[in-house]
Amino acid sequence: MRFKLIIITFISLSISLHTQAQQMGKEELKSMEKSNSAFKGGINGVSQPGLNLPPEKMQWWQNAKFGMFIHWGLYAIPASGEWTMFNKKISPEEYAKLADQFKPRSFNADRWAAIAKAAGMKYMVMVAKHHDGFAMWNSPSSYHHFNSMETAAHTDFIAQYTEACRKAGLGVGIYYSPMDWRFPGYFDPKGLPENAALMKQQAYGQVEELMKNYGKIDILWYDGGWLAHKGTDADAAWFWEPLKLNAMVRKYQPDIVINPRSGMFGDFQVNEGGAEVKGPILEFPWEKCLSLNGTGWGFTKAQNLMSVKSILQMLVNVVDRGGNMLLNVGPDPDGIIPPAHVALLTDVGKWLDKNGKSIYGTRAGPFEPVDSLYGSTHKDNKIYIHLIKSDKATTELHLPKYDRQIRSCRILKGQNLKFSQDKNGIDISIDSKELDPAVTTIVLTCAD
Ligand code: H79
Repeated sequence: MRFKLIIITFISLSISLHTQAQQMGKEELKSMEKSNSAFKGGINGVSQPGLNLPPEKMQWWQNAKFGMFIHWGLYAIPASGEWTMFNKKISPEEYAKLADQFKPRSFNADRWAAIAKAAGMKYMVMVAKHHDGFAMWNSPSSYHHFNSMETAAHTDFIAQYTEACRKAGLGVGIYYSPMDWRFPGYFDPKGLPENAALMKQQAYGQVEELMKNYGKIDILWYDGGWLAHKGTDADAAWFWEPLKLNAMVRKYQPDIVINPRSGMFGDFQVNEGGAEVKGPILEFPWEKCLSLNGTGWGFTKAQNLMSVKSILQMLVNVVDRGGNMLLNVGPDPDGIIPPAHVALLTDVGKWLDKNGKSIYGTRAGPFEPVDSLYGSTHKDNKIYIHLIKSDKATTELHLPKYDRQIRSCRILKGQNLKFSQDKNGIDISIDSKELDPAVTTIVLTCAD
């Protein structure tokens, strides 16, 4: 009964936060923002009643927990990251020559989907267009026909990708950056309004194509809603008019989950980059996105891969604080996800095969996480503790006072553990031989 109450409290908390977010939520969210610097500048955005999803339509996404991000485009050829055009000051004419060379020999979206599934991922988000402007689909709105249909590849990659996701039972996500370095107006929207208007026209046309022509899309992941690389996405709302843009999106895709980077308040919040996740449970939907290759999102020659352990610790640190994790891979110019990345993902999938019950469909808590040591999730009458083995990890784990009686305690899919519970909390003894090298899951069963 108690447990149900806790769950109800959770749900109603998130409902009230969500409802406030839709109507007037900026003040509440500002204080949350202060409590978590990772969201600095992220929790804002214009809003309008009815444009964000109600909590019940976010449940599938919050249950899914783990997705694959794919950065793949012309920038795979120079292999120095998706910012190459800008960083190396390559002119649009020069950069466009890459489109003549982009003829992937091994693109196979089913293979990507199979890799994601084997890793335990439940959805994918593929970059349809990054800041360089190249569209990975048949895009009539593309400025100067800069798309994969009308250049050497002659392929609609988004068509194949969306079909492959659906066939594999994965959520279908599309990343779209409305900004475009090819337009001088991007860098000076007030000084060059006509040129900037062409960029905006392209963005509206392309978002419509993506929402209209590829069946049901589950996630729209905007990026680069800022202008001239300055300020926040919300600061640029005067230019992009994201309420208008997303009203159009909702016309085609009423249930699509939209991130906050169009400048409109998001259905979830975004925390980007590989920094360790710390702090309390957050009561709103959020997502950590990061690349498993530390040197970039797009394919790069230089590789600085995360370890299986760091990926899994990141995953539980996120999930135990109420978030999802979107882990990026960058396929090579031929469309192949590098074998070393696949090997890592396969190992992540093996851990999830064994420990997935503590991740999918759960909600964070009831215990607040202890940074770099443990966190918890719950579902039905089970509480899952993710013990992160680190220097601080101990074979004696102490959990705070808990009102419900714990009936049993064991390692998930492993042996029973000795434990005691009193008014000071719960003490659990773990044989260090039982510890998983990355994350050990302990399951507590509560009395009914
Ligand atoms: O698509 C990935 C990034 O390219 C994109 N978001 C993820 C998902 C992104 N766009 N802008 N930013 C991230 C923030 C910009 C960071 C910058 Fe830099 C730091 C721009 C200039 C300095 C990183 C380093 C990029 C270029 C140099």
